[in-house]
Amino acid sequence: MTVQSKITSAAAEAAAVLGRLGVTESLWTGGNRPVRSPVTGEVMAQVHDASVAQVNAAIEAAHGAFLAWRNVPAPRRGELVRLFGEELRAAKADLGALVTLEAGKVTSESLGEVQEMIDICDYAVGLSRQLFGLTLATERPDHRMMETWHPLGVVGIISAFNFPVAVWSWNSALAFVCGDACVWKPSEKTPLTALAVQALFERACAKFGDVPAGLSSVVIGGREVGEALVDHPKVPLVSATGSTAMGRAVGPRLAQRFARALLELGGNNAAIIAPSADLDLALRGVAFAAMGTAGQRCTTLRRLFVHESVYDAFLPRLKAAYGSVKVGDPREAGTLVGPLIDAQGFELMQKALADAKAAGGAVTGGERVEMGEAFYARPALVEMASQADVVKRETFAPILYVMKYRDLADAIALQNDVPQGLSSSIFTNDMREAELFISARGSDCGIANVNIGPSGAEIGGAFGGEKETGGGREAGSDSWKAYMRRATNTLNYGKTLPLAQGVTFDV
Ligand code: UN1
Repeated sequence: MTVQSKITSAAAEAAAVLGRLGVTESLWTGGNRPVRSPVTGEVMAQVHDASVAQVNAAIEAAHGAFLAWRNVPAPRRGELVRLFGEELRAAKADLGALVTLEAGKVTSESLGEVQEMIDICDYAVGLSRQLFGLTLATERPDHRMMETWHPLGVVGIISAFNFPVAVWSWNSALAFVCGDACVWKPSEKTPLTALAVQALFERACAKFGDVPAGLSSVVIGGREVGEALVDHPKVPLVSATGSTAMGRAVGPRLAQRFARALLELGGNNAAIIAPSADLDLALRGVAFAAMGTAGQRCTTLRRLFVHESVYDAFLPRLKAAYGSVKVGDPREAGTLVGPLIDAQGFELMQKALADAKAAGGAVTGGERVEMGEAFYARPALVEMASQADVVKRETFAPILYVMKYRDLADAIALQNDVPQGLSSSIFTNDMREAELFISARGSDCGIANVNIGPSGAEIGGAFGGEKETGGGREAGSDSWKAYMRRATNTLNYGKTLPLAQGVTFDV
């Protein structure tokens, strides 16, 4: 197949998929903003940016929807999310194909992303019957003290191109069962998948029956649209996924008006290969975590610390895997590494590789693979003598920096010696090493794994990280609490009014 015929097929495929998913054609044609497929570099659609007035109107509508939705019993709210999960199941192949066309993920990963949405819907349905508070011991006789969790309001969701649909669902599936409404600003690079998800959500709403209008909406645009969402007084929570630079802009603005921020920012994730590691397993774990999604996950493995005793056994095998991995059209069977999102992504990769070379790194791979106007690159392995500055910054591309270590304490110190704190892992069969790594003086990340890589978390756990990663937690465990407000209630069923702390006040 020539590059030219592939280029034609991407737009045609997108149009067909959007049609099947029920996205109104006027939403993706005739607009000001071109949407390029990273697969071919071709423009697939022209979407319409929302004006600030339209963002404000969407927020007002969402607030109105919230006022009604909060009165719907939580398990009934869960029914809407259950229906939405059914729509996702039915549309999995099409939505996955659109994720591939718009974000460039290989088919298996795109389907995995939709599966992650289905999983969080299932989780949220169960959660809709478990939004529980505590009953607490009170020091006063004939009193009862308890906490109640109430719906919070409108949740603003800002998502990134690399998980164009799953990240929204981690937030929205929980927010909807918690009684909130959502306004979603997808990445400017991936608005089509957002429009498709909104169309599927509307199908679920039609089946549900009486969903208040405006419960979920999509606002497309750049910085201005994001700022309108972040600054609006009727948005008590903004969940934002993206770069640390974006988080630095969003966080203080939210703090200024005492709104909540749930930030999922950069990661610079490491793995340690210890002397006792199962090297076959480590090789597979490292390969997926470092090269999967073309290195464009926030959980991508970017730094590898290999013990000196296994370095010479491990590195040649890793290099062979880097040399043989199939880079190319993500729609083709057998491709493991698809394109970078755009020219800028490729340039940042090349800049990092040049910086690494200047710092003494030995680079294998990293070259551009010519595919018309799209940006494909061979994943790069960089052997570094030390953790230079370039290694400490997150470059959103398939670059793995490899360093040798002697003492585990040093490796842990190096793994923690970066500004980011998302995910981490150790490959070891030594129980003491494994436990040390996940202990208080081990990894300082929000995610610390043993004998699996740092990426590919499932939704049951809380997802997020420390330091410049932003501190937010999404998805499982008790992450739902971020989407609700807690009230502490003290009830007096006696006939006297004993005051706390023994205070007397007799009038
Ligand atoms: C992201 O890259 O923004 O753990 C999220 C993972 C996925 C989520 C990544 N479940 O790699």
